[in-house]
Amino acid sequence: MNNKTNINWYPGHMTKAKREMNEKIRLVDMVIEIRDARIPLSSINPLLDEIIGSKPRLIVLSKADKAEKEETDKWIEYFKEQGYQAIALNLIGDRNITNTISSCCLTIMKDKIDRLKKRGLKRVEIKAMVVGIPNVGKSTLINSVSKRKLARTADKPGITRALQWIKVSDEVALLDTPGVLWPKFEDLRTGFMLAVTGAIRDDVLPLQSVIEFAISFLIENHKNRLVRRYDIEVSEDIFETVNRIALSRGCIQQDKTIDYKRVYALILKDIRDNQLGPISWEIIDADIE
Ligand SMILES: Nc1nc2c(ncn2[C@@H]2O[C@H](COP(=O)(O)OP(=O)(O)OP(=O)(O)O)[C@@H](O)[C@H]2O)c(=O)[nH]1
Ligand SMILES: [Mg+2]
Repeated sequence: MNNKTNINWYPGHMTKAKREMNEKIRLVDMVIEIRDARIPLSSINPLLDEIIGSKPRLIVLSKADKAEKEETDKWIEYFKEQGYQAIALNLIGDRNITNTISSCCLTIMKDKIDRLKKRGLKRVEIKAMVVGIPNVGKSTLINSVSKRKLARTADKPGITRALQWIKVSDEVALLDTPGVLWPKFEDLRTGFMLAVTGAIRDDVLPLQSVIEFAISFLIENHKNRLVRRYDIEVSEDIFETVNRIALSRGCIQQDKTIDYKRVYALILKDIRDNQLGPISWEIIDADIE
């Protein structure tokens, strides 16, 4: 595979998602865009700007517990410099997510709220919609804000239901169905980022290439973590390092050759489960020219 491949891995979904989003976006005042704190650029859908137009947006970097805090702080600063409101959250661990989301939305919509109040409106309710690529934490945010598990009946075809609004506070409400944006990537590096963090299915890219990308990044940036986790001496050579991990973990087949399928799965699971510690796969100083 060359480095500039247009990986059209699910174009049908993309078209459908865009149509659905265009319909829903009309119902809201603003958008809460969730991105993955580990890959704040690769988890963007480039169509979003087109879909949301000039509506205000709050950027939430999710899974902050799985990224390195100092890197996440730099990304937040970067997005603020670009004129966005941005916060980082651990959507399953942080307290008071409801208040945090509510107050951020009110800050973003302050001018509009003031304007409407001046015109005599006593009660202004801001409506927001949660959007983001698959697996980024949309449902988790909605559930945690609503403090209950919402039925997922919307996923089944043929069931029409009324649009539901979840009250975040007296002044803010969320649309209870999130907008799914399919990640689009034209370069393999973005694809690898999406694969290591679990945003795309494992069969989209060759697993061996995903592991080579991951191990090469880890050798360069987190050598000690590999040493500690796998009890190996880390070689600068990617294949040698993978072989050493396989030997250390007993990923050997009956004929004494290395069981690559098993060792690849093991490495990927460790990365995604935070067993190698929090990892920021996109580092601002390296990924922004
Ligand atoms: N550690 C950690 N896990 C999270 C966080 N947010 C979400 N998750 C986990 O990530 C997985 C995906 O979360 P969902 O809320 O289902 O993601 P989604 O965006 O609704 O995904 P789709 O419905 O597939 O589009 C779940 O296992 C969550 O528990 C977070 O901030 N930290
Ligand atoms: Mg969901």
